[in-house]
Amino acid sequence: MSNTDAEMPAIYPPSPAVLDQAWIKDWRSYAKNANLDPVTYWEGRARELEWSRLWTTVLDDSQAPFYKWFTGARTNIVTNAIDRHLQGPRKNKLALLWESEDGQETRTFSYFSLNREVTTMANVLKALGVRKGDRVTIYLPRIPEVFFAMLACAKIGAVHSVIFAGFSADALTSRIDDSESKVVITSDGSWINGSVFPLKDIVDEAVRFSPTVENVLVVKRTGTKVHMDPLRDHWYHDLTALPIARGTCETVQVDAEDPLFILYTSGSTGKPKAVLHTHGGYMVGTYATLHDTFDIHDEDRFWCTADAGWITGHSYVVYGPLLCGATSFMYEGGPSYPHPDRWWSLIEHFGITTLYTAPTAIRSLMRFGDAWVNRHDLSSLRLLGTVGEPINPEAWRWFYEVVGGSRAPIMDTWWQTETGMFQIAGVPAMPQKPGSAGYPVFGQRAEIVDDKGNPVPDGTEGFLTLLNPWPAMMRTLYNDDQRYLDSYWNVFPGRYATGDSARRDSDGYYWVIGRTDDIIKVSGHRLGTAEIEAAVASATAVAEAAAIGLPHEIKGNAIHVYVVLNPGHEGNRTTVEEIRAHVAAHLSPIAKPDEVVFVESLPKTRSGKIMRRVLRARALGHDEGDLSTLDD
Ligand code: 6R9
Repeated sequence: MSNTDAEMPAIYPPSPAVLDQAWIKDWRSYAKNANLDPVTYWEGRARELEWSRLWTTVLDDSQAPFYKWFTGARTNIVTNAIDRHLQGPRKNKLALLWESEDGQETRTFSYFSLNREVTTMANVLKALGVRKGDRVTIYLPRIPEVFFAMLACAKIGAVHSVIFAGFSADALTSRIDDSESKVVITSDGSWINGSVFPLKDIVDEAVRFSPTVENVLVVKRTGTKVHMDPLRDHWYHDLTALPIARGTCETVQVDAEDPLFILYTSGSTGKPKAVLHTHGGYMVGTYATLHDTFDIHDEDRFWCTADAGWITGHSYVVYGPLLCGATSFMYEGGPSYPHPDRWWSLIEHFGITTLYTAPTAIRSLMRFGDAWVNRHDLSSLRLLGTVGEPINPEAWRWFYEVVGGSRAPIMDTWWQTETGMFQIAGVPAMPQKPGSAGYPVFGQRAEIVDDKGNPVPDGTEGFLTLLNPWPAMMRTLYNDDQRYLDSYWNVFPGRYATGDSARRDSDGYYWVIGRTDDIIKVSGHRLGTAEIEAAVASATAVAEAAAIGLPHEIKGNAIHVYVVLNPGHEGNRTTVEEIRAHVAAHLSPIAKPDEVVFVESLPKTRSGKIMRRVLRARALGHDEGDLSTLDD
């Protein structure tokens, strides 16, 4: 496992077997056509789906950058994710395959039975007073009910806000409050490596003072004893037994531009951003990109390991696979519990054909050695994929050779919560370069620019920008149009600013390097320094804190915090552990700092802004750069 960049071929062309199976073989002419006229291209893709009324305009850019897609059209993402499959042979096809963390339970749902479950949940939500446009917070582990809950909201036109079940009380509270949710759907607990994470207790704390939450729906998962407020809390299985849950439920036809969900994601400053996605465009974009990049065929079993609490889970665990009529596999647990071959045994057992995961997971499994992989027959795998951060050559090669048997191309997909769908990603027929996500997707153009917004020559690092609007783009930040403009469109006028740095090589391949702002990707999870600093600073011992990300072999980035203590507190091991536990309890266990450094003061500008780049440079032993704005 000590191969260096230099020992690897720079480019991996598709094998004859891959080409033979690929839907899109002549990708060059496909890309050329799409890029000549992206709007017509997207219109064609939209026609592959069902609409109860067609659009009058494909792309309305009259109020750009508040773009609208398929205006005048009516549909519902559930019409295409479930209902249309019930009319043909896919009715009895597996839509969802699920296995529990302990391996004792498997649950399977055909499109027919998924429809029944979603209908039941939708009826329950309606009985609880949820109406079109109302927000529902979903805080669930990786269990089938997360599918039911998201799809049930969509079916009745309600707007879901899924919160990753690894977030703790303060994070949950602020997100529930900001969305003004009426209902929270949760479970008694979740299984994490054999122990219980108390989701319901966390919800109790989060909704105690909520002015909007009227009902909490609780799915029984761990059997943990929980407090049930008789006026507010309901066991889901109690309600499904009532007549209110029975009968059919209409999939309401909504406007293409009606909201489907909001998803909170970290920004560089202040509170998390509530990214808003809509039914029509999001549906077309996730359907088309999943279909092309992962070459979805009816016989595939697609496993995206992301949690539904992140955009990858929304687009490519739940919606994309169902829109394609595929079989989506969901596993409750993590990669290496109880053994380092848990994932490999699942691939063998279920005959997974496509595995889409994060570089951090690959690196963590690679560490255990090849033998854990080699004891399983992984010959069912025909395609692999990665997302969330750049993949290093060593991990790429291990994934390709050991996991994929040098047979399965790796689709590196670059995109964001805001983009809803892949933006830079190949198709299997395209030659792959390890570490590069390839070209912009069909119909998209990307450019690397300098800090003034001028394009830079190939080979030069700069800011990655996107030029064309695309159907699954966020429409705005919920209740914050100005922040939408300022964060993405006013940075480089006429361009969508991604916040990433990248370069393009002479073949036109894009190489994403990393964030240029105060967002840290930790084990593929997106966190903001502002949120981490607020959590650290709310510990009693702490007066002030600064958080930065530093390179980490497995996690990609690790969180380091610099802390100024309040008088009377000592910077010792106990304080470090207190701070780490405090962050875990208030923000999330994934945000626990790897290192806490006690300092007398923090480097700041004269206007009082923390200069994180100075802390980073010092920690890495780099030149500290221009210090003229530093306050002494
Ligand atoms: C889908 C997702 C977005 C940020 C993005 C970039 C990083 C995602 C990547 C990648 C290099 C890839 N990122 N995919 N970097 N190669 N294939 O991860 O969304 O959580 O919003 O994060 O993740 O920095 O800007 P999100």
